[in-house]
Amino acid sequence: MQNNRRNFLAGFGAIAGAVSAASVSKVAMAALPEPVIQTGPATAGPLLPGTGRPYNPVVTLNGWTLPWRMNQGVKEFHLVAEPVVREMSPGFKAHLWGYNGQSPGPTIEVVEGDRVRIFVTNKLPEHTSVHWHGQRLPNGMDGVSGLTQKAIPVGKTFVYEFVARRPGTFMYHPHADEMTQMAMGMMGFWVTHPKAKHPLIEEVDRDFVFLLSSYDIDPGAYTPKIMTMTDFNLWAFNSRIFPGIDSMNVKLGDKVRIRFGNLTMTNHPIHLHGHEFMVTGTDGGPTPRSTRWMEVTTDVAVGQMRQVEFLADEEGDWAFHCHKSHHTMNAMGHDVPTMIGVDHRDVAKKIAKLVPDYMVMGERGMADMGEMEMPLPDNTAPMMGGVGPFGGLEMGGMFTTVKVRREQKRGDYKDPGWFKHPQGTVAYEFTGQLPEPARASAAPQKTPSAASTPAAKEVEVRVRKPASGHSGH
Ligand SMILES: [Cu+2]
Repeated sequence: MQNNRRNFLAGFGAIAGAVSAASVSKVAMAALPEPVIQTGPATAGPLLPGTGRPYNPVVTLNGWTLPWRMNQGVKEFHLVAEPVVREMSPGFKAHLWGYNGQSPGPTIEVVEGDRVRIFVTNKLPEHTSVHWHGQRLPNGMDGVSGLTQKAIPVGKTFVYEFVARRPGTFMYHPHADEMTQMAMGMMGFWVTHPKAKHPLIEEVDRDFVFLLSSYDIDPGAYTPKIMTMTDFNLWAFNSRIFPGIDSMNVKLGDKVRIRFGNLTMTNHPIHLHGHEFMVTGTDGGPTPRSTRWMEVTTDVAVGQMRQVEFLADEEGDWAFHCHKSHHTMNAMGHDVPTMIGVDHRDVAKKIAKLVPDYMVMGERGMADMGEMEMPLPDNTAPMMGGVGPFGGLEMGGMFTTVKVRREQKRGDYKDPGWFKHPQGTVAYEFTGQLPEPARASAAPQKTPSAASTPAAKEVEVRVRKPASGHSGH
């Protein structure tokens, strides 16, 4: 976390520096805007609008907002599609494709009614295009290569121009060789802020955005396998995996909005602890009030976006994660047999003679994996990484926290560290005497039971109790 804090500040400075660099170049003013490149995965602070209509900027989780220049009333952006190195978590780098130095690309923020011009330079090894998911625009600006435009050839720059007609939560991604380019990480977030007070859009104190993406990178490898359809092994918020995902830090009493879009190949039930939220918008726009109700989990299907809102009125470090338990794990094989309750001590001894690093996995569940000091290949993340104030979190992948603090300053996004629980508010050990539980199945059965049939006997397994950790009963 200390590391994240340093990255956060470094990222903020980088953005500020980049903005001024872009605004002084006369050469760039004459032609197209100088591309602004971000090299780190830090969460950048909100980019306050220097020109154009005012708005309350968003904060991109482990990402940043693309600066623009105003050219005779048109907001001009420059996206560069290119191979990037994305640090997915500390010590684990992936070779992805993205925009302007990172995957996902920078968030684009504009205001309803803005005329927007986006230069897209293709530095990929193959052609591409950009589709502006959810936008109302002229058909020829929709970015579907072959259908509405020629694909952008390698080395060329194309221009997209349209008016951001409706406020809301959108994204962008290629519509050329999508399978490869999205599996490689090409995507970005887009927010169109309302130009005036909108009856269905609340003003909030904090507005976080990120994209859900998934990758299949073998432990020790750097490049995703693009042919994978469902068996991905890395589940990411903005191409980061826990413990590489920054926390969302808010002040007690803040109204908080979190927006997310799903560009993976499966749905994700996104779950917040300790609070209830309301789905206030989709990529189709703000939801009518009559359709809103409180939830603690909302499912995001493939190609969908959701924005949720809640009042952060409970102090603490609240988990925020995908509720599919396999999506809060990092690189692992799926062809591992379930070993719970199986005594394989003898087998393990024999294997250890052949393979010195062999470890017995999962005979008491998989929790040991979080703390296991297993030799890992050079470039991968532990399967269940992440250590909290009480030990291993046994989580990876699509997991982070919302940190609600009384002392957090307005507009301060710094990580406040772990929550200091008031005395007597943490679950504790019962040290009294435990009564023997009464078992319901104690009565003898009269009819022959299924367990005594010959077929059932054949599949009976030998089960032994865990060897340690449950003494004193
Ligand atoms: Cu999921």
